[in-house]
Amino acid sequence: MWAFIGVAWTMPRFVAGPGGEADVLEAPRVWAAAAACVGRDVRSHAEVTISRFDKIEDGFAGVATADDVGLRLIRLAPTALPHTLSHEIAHAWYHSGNPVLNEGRAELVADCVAEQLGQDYAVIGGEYLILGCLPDLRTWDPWKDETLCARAAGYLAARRLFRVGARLVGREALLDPRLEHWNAVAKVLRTDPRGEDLADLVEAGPKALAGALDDEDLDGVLAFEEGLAGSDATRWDTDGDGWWDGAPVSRPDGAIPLRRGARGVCLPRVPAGTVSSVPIESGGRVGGVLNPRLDTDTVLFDHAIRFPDGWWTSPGGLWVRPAGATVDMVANPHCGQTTNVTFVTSLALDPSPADFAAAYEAVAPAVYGALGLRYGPTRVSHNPNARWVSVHCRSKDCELALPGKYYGARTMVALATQGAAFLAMTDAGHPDDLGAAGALALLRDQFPEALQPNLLGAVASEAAPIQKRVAACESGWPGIIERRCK
Ligand SMILES: [Ca+2]
Ligand SMILES: [Ca+2]
Repeated sequence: MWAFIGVAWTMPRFVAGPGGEADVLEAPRVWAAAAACVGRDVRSHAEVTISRFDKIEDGFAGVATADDVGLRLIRLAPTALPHTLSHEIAHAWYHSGNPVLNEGRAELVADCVAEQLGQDYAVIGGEYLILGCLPDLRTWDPWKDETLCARAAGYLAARRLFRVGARLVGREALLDPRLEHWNAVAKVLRTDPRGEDLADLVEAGPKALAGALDDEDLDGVLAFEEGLAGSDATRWDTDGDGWWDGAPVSRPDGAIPLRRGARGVCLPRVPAGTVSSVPIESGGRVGGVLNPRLDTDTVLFDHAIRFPDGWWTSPGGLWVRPAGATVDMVANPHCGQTTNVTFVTSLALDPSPADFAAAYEAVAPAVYGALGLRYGPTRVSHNPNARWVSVHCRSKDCELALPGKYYGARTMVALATQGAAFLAMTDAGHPDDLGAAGALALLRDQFPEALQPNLLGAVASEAAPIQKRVAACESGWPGIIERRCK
């Protein structure tokens, strides 16, 4: 993003204090990356000592010490991650302004370093903290915070304030060394109408700012930005298409979003002839990690991939797809619907369950095909005790039920299409709410006739009690088909 070709960077000599031997080996490339991010060299002591102490000041992962000459000492906690080294090195540039400027800009530089050096340097986790005890950032001083809660909230808010500010007015504008006081930052923010609102929020006090900088749904989009975008600040995926709010707009063909949770997502298509391993390309953003690289332990059996456990408290989202799209791709045999589908009913239906099964079989191959999945055979049976027409898929927990009363052939086809979409999504490894949401997205995209408003209206009375249960399941499903909460 920045080009400073021909400029010679100078940097201090890094000297290991106790425990700092590995850090001094890393420090030069972190310094070089930070200098490129800031866009200028900076004066420091000729030697900067880096130590890892058993104990540094309570609650800090690292402490940088600078004087009139510049940075001279970095002390890290034994457990400090590379991100902390980046942050403390960034204090070579930012240590003489007020604390929110120092800390927020050190975080901006650390983000930039992580983009250059890779995710090992990114900040991960900790974003679930709430900002309830946020102090007034304009006068904030982490060394004077009376509680660890206030200090943690101050750091988190400083990071988020400068991140969102950088998205509005550009990172360079906020890294300008001439900014030393909050009023100067506010002036920069106020060059953008949205930045003006942000500056107003800071000046309205910590309560208003805490609300604006909240990311309750951990989609990486702050409440302030959700307001600008018109998305729901309490839903990771507002429109229910499976992609989180703030997901990259352009993404490669075949990319599928991972659910946040323990359940894996089955890759719908895999390279032909490979069953035991599939190279995965990934993208998105989690915490400070741009285009995260997945570890192999996130790949489960049957080519199902799950959101890495260690990243659950980091905002954002991930997509994956099989790498090497030039090779022959086939439907993932492990995701395919391989068992019978059974419709069960007790009531005298009009049309009959057999009619429904025929409608289902007519539409299901196309629905499964839209996801690159195989479709299996159907079996119809009657359960004398059931109130519903049920569809069972025994390979996975994809049971669903349909209301036992229909209103003509078109509605029946719509119901059959919806049932097939839900089962197909579930069979593809999209369980629970994402399965329902994905089915809805699939229907909107490719089978819009299944979602005609008049059809929805025709079964509205049937749908009402179902919608209640669906709401209880926190599902995005529109309400015609009941999904049982387990
Ligand atoms: Ca959010
Ligand atoms: Ca979405």
